[in-house]
Amino acid sequence: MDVYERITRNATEVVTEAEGRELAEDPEGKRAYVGYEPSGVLHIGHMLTATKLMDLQEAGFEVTVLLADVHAYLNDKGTFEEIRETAERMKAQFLAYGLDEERTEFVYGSEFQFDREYVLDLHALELETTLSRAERAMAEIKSGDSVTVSQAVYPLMQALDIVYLDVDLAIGGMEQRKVHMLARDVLPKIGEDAPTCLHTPLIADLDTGVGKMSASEGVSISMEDSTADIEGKVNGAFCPPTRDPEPDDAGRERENPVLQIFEYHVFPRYDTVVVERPDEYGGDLTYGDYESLAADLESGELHPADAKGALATYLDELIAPGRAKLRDAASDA
Ligand code: NAL
Repeated sequence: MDVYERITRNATEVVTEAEGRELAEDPEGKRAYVGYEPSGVLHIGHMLTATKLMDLQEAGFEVTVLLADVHAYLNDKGTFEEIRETAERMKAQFLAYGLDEERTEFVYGSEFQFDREYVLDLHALELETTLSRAERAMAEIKSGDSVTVSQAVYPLMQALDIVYLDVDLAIGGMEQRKVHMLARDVLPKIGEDAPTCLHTPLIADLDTGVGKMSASEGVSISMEDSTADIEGKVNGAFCPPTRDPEPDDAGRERENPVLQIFEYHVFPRYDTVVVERPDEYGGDLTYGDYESLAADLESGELHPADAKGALATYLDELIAPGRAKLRDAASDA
C-alpha cells in the first residue's frame, strides 16, 4: 500500500488533499496529533481515531495524544481533579489498544495552556472570532443545551493547541471538522499556518443505523463491555443485507453499522477475517478485504446473523487488552 493510501484509508476527507499528499512524500518524523476530552473509558469512537493513528505510525509518523483536561473542564465534564484521574486510565487503554508506545507522546493540555504566552495568543484569537462562529464550531461537541462562554473559548484553544504542539497533521472525527475549519481560518490572522486536517467517519447508531453512534445516547461499545455485552449489542444491531440501506419511515438516512465496524475497525487490524459456520451451512468463510465481505452480504452468500457473530468475536478480541487494564485499575483502587 502506498504511503498516501495508508494515511488516508477509511478517512472521510483530508483538508486539503494537496497538503496531505505533500506530507505523504516524506512522513518519517512528521507529527500527527489527536485530542480527547478524558472520560476514563475508551469507546468505539476513540478506537476509530486510534486505528488511524496506528496507520500513521506505520507510515513513519510520530503521534501526540492530547489529554484535553482543560477542554473537558470547559465542556462541563466534571471537576478538574476528576478529569485528571480519568485521563490516566485512558492512557493505559490507548496503549493496550495497540498504539506504538515508542512513537506516542501523551500530553496534558494543562501542561501548557496556562502559560502567559498561550493565554495572550488565545485572547488574540478571541478578538478575531465572532461568537456565532465559535458556537457553530461547537455544535457537535458541546454537552448540554445552552452554549456557555467556556464552550466558545473551547474551539479557539483547540485551534491554538495545534500551533503549540507543533504538529503537521491534526486528526479528528467528522464532529471536529467545524473546529478545524475555524482553526484554518483564524490561525493565519495571528500569523500562524493553517493546519492540515484528516477526518475519520462517524459510525451510525448500532440499533437503528440512523444518525451517529454516541457514547451518551443509544447503544455504544466500550472497553467496559464484557464478551456477553458485546455479543448482545452486536446481535441486536441493524444489519440489512446491503451497504446502502433505504431511509427509515421518517425519511432519515441510514447506514449499515455492522459493515461500518468491519470496515473501520476490523479489517484495518486483521489481514484476514474468518466467519465461522457449521459445515451444514457451507462451512467457514475467509475474507482478505472488506469489499469481498460486503459483496457476500449483499449477494446473500453471507447471512447477517453469521456476519454479526464474527463481528462480535473480533470486537471482543480488539477490546480485551483494554478491558484488562480497566479491571487492573479497578482492583488497584
Ligand atoms: C481535541 C479536543 C480538545 C482539544 C484539542 C486540541 C487539539 C487537537 C484536538 C483537540 C477534544 C475534542 C473532543 N474536541 O470532542 O473530544
